[in-house]
Amino acid sequence: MEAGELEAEKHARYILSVEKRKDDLESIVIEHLRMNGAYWGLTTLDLLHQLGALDRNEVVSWVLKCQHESGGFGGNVGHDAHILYTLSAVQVLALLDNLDVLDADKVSNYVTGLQNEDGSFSGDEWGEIDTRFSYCAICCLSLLHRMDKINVAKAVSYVVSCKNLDGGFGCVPGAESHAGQIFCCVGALAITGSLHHVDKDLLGWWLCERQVKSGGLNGRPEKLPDVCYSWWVLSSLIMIDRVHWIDKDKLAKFILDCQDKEKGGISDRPDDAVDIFHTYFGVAGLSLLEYPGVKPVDPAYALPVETVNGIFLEKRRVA
Ligand code: GRG
Ligand code: ZN
Repeated sequence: MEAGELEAEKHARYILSVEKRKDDLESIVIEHLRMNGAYWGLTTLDLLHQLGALDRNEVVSWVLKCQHESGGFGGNVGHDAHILYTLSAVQVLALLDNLDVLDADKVSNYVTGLQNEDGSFSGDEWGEIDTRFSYCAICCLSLLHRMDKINVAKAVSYVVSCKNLDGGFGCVPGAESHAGQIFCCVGALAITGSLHHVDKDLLGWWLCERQVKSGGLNGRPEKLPDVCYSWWVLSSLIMIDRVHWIDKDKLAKFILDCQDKEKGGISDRPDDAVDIFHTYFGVAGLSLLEYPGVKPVDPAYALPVETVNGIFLEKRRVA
């Protein structure tokens, strides 16, 4: 693997420029999910050693303005609370080493209130159920040291009930396996110490079959490769200890081929337009591949390893 091919500084400049632009198409499209964008953008900057370029206090006070009376967070100031944005808010504050500004009980009460009788989680008060929300709840409560507030056994058994005969997982019981949902389910099981429910060889086989000729990964059989699966698939393979089953060099080359080498940013596949999400997935994918110059990322928490260590080692010191 050739070092120095990643245009780290250009990608950092691209992310900062998206943060500042308010009126172009990409900013308008991501307005309603700005909290997710902030998580993706800031995590990428940190993995590239470029977080210093940002005004941390400004970000922290904006995040707090997005919190509701319920304890949950919206995608932007004045938007409705949702578990997706609540996890992103907690992740952003974790990244900025500012989790202390939160009332952890208040946030975790919101999350706990979304658990249903069968152990599943709704995304918000309207009730849609998806294993994405199980992951968000479990990751969020773990980062806040409040896992004891939910019924973990039921949460795990719901995730396990979404396991399919091919070894993968879907969004609800009986739904088709999809790499994105597999990340959520394997991540939820990893965080709760329940990976023994996964058939690692069977799932590892399904996941490594996602690599296509170009070296890229797809999310389901017969689909096109896409840089985002460098995150969803690779993180899952690492959590089940089967990452050596894919060709890592070919995947790194596929990701590097998706860079806009002039303006910065990474796209879903070569020659497409870049966006902030695929820039995160590309950089985080390279991090999982141990690409030189990129900080290691934790495959379950989707945060830099040093951030995760800070949270859990600190807690152990206090306890
Ligand atoms: C903290 C990383 C992190 C995530 C939070 C929101 C979430 C939890 C997880 C989302 C998981 C998921 C379902 C990802 C898949 C997204 C995606 C690319 C969907 C597209 O699916 P299709 O079927 O596209 O439209 P394909 O690639 O199959 O053609
Ligand atoms: Zn994608």
